[in-house]
Amino acid sequence: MTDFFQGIGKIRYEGPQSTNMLAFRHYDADALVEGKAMRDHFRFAVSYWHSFRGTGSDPFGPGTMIRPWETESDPLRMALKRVDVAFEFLEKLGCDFYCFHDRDVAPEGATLAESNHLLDVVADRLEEHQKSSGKKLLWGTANLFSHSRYVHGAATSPNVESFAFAAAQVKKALEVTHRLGGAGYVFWGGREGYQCLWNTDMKREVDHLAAFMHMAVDYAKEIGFTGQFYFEPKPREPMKHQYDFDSATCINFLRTYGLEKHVKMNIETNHATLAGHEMQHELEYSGMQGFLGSIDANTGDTLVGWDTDQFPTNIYLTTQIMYSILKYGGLAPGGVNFDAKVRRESFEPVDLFHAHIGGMDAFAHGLKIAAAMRADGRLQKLLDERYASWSGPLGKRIESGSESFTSLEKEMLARGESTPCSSGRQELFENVFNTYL
Ligand code: XUL
Ligand code: CO
Repeated sequence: MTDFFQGIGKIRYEGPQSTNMLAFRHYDADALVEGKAMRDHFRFAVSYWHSFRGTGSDPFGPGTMIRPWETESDPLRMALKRVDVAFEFLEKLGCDFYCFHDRDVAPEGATLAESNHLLDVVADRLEEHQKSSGKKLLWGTANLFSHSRYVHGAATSPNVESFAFAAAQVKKALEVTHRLGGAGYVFWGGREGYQCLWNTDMKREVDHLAAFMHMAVDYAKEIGFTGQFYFEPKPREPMKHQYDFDSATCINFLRTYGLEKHVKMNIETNHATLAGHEMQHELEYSGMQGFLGSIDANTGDTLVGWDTDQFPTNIYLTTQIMYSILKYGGLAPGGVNFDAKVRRESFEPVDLFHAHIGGMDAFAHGLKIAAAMRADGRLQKLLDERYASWSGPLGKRIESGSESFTSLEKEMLARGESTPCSSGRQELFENVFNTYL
């Protein structure tokens, strides 16, 4: 194997007592939780864009990352070398999947044909590495937001040729994702949204977005790609308003335009925060509607107002996430993609390991706690008790649809008043939750 990450060996599980910071304390890939190996609960993925293309730049300054392997001046040669780096990282980390945008892995050429060719060349290298390492592609996607042709959006651009170019780009990205055995394909809005409603025909733009997604679904069928499509909610940034605002908005869009059979949600924690929701809300909303697909694992900072995409380390958060995921039967064919970047101040290659080890361990710890909560059932019992009246004869009749306003009026006229409500016991619920941590 190559040795770009010198001095770092294979990251192993050493258990909660280990003081080795380049080891897992909780993530034990083959250990069973609720009868399923941890690796299959999570299907952890490294995001190519942050970890191998992220420079550390922010609105106030340029990149800071020290990446000793970034030595080639020819963009294609550099792209190929980076694939070697990425697979060494996956191998050493013991992470089974990765995710990419077309333009992260391969450079953009002067024409569409040239870009397609460059992507094919890099895909050859990705395929070779996948074959020899057994690593897999969780999902692919296309970058429809960086180039100036997408300045007003891609599928929602007022410029029809931006739409057409984006269609061609997604066609190619789907072909490559299919060829690499990708388990899914993600649509994230990019610049699909608006800054000002006076210069925006919202209805026309949203119609175009739906037409675009239908073309993608049709083309997937044509080439035999059976991976899961995902829509990734985000309320704002870069646009003031993004059409994929949150799970409820996305699900409404999918149902309105007849896409609900083909597309599920890819939910990102930091995007939930920006939408004014908790991640748990987004998971529960999607889960209860049958749209929970995959997650982008990261976290924001409530004191910094933008999408900081930090690695998750908060056990409270990961426990909530895993509790919802277990409740809705798991994520596969989706997974847990670290759409997260090391801080601008954490610029050495080893920081990539600390970041991913911490994230994987936080999730594994959360999974163990969530499973313990489910096994013991105390919280569920409290919840059932809160709704106990609905399990009585009246509740059952209402839930089965055999009551009406008229019959309920009759019932309440006879009773005169409803029985008093019982306490919500929020503090008790929260205290019970804390007993598992
Ligand atoms: C942007 C974001 C994207 C998507 C994939 O905020 O989350 O990286 O995950 O396009
Ligand atoms: Co994301």
